[in-house]
Amino acid sequence: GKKEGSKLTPENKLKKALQEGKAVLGPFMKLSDPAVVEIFGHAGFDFVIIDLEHGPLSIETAQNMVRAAEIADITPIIRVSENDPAQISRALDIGAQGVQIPHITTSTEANTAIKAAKFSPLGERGVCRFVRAASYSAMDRNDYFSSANDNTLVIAMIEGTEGIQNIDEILATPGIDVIFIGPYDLSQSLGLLGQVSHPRVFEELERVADKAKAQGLAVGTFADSIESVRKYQALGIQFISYSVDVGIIYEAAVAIPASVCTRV
Ligand code: 3PY
Ligand code: MG
Repeated sequence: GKKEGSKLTPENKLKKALQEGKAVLGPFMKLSDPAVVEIFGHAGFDFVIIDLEHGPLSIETAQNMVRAAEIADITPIIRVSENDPAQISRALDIGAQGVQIPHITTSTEANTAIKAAKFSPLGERGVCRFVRAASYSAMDRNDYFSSANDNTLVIAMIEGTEGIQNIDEILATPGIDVIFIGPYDLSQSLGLLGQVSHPRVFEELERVADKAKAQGLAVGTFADSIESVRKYQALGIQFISYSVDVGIIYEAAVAIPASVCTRV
């Protein structure tokens, strides 16, 4: 007989936490072993962002990483490589609970992303229920469409001066859950390549964060030190992507030989 699980529609715990005003934390993922996703889940992080923009991951690998996230009770998000409806629907079809779209610069672009992430009446996401997200057709189709629309988290990245200039119209686009400021690309756009802690970068980040919060949107950004996590949280930034799997491993690794005597 049909199993209970195939009828269940998952609730997006991350979306709920954000709506409750909680702070959430998770790394970007570039490594392909689903075990690494499980480790971050067991370590107490809230989400992982499986990165299809930077790094070598494929959509097929991402699907196994999404499975691992479900096992370890950590929310899987996929960052697509560009604002492409085909990529957004593939990310959601394999079971990602959120999509993160880089380099949003206008409300038209924001709207394209939202339309790709939501089924009718909110959008025009490509329809296929023979996918992992719909339990390969075991899920009731109406349950699937409505739970997908309710649960899918849309994270729009603002990472350049054009997006900042158009921030008011972008914020007015219905359907965005999180406005995520990408400090690295923003630093480049401001002529300060890589200087993510530069006061100018921080000033722009704060301005976008304040405007987004005033519109009732959750704000996100990227931090690669605990000090910057604290600084961003003090601005009311709820959604913090804390570093990258490879960077976290490197930092832990480099500290070991550095703290051991070179002579015995
Ligand atoms: C950026 O900083 O540009 C990113 O895309 C990630 O934070
Ligand atoms: Mg970026």
